[in-house]
Amino acid sequence: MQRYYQKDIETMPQERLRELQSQKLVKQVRHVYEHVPYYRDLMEKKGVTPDEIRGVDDLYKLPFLSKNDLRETYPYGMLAVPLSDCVRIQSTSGTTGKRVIAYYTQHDIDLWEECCARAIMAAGGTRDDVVQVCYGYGLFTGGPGLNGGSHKVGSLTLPMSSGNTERQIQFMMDLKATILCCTPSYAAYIGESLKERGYKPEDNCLKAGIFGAEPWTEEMRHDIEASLGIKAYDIYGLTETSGPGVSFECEEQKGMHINEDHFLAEIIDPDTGEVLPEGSRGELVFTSLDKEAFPLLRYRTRDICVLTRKKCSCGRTHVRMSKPMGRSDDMLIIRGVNVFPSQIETVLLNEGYAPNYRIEVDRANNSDTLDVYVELVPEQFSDTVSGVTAREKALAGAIKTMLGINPAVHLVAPKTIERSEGKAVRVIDKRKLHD
Ligand code: DLL
Repeated sequence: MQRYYQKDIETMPQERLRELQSQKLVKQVRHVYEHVPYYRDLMEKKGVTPDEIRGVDDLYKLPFLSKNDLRETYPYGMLAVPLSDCVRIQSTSGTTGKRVIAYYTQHDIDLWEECCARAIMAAGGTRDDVVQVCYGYGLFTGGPGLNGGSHKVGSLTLPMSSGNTERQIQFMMDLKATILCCTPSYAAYIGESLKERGYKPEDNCLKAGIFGAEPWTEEMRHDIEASLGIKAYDIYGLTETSGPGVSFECEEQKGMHINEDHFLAEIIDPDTGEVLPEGSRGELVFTSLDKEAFPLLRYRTRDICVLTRKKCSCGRTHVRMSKPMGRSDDMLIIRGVNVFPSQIETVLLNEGYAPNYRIEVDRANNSDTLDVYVELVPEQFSDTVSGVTAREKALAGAIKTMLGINPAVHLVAPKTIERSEGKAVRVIDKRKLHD
């Protein structure tokens, strides 16, 4: 069965691919240098000019970019084309205030959707499939990305967005969905909900799922595959590089092929910035080779992983990345939302609490839970029980407004949260995702 969307590119010999990357890189560096004053300044500070970038081997000379640079330049500072050439924005989940905003020209949308189409076809998708997309639609890239990819493949696309599980199940059954796209935690929840309603795995028409946007284990893959009777494929991406589809699994399921004709990947030591050889564990860095509007060069993802160029039996030649094994910053992904502990801290301080708190993240019934333990300040401690309950509710509301997800807030007596003499351990993540 034909399982490639763009066979020539996906199976291009590695040397040819490298030549292609070099040509695109030279052009892209010039484009960014000429149109993004912020990056031009960074290059000048590093003493490098576009003339010195003659190919992939010169990549290391360029400065890195990080989320901080994007916050600095919010909202338009990284834009490399006139705003009138842009047709869309998307944005990162979870953060209020200065979110990361990604801009797209029509060309950028097309290449992004092509990447998603490659992922869908690698999972066995064809024009005869019914693709149920239950990633969120809107600013989040998950829904729009997979939706566009499914259109490119020519599949019948069900733009469900997330939530309303009852309706998801009804459409899945009535319209005989064959491919499910959502976060792995939502897939597990749908599996459980089907079982509760008396359905067996063979009762649905699903054959595959394309799951990503958050870390998930092999154990979780097996559970989802068993509960839905499907093969579950991983997909990776981030708003800054366009969204889902930067890399995806093929039928081998031994790492995700990075769409290298569009995204040049490096692994660096997160502490020193040194580029590490193939097979080393380190931070993943991407350079967008063709994007017009928001072309980030050497963007530090903070995701820790390993790359391999070993031959893959699927015939694809593009480098594979392991599942992300963690992050080099403190970002948590809770129910698909990116959460920085500092955001919770900001709310606590704004609401009149001291920064003595503990955040516990766990998983119950295949869904993430967020518990925030906060010390009452002494003057609040004399409050009545109903007063404390009201405070908990108010604080939970403020955190929900900041993050978009509901926490369970527990107010505790002053001086009961352990003090630290070194770096405070404020976050306990019990999900054991990388066992
Ligand atoms: O999560 C894009 C996406 C949507 C990917 C749908 C796959 C499917 P952001 O909200 O910007 O974008 O979050 C990006 O999520 O840096 C990783 O830490 C994490 N992440 C994304 N995919 C995976 C995955 C979307 N397959 C951040 N496994 C990234 C583990 C993932 N972590």
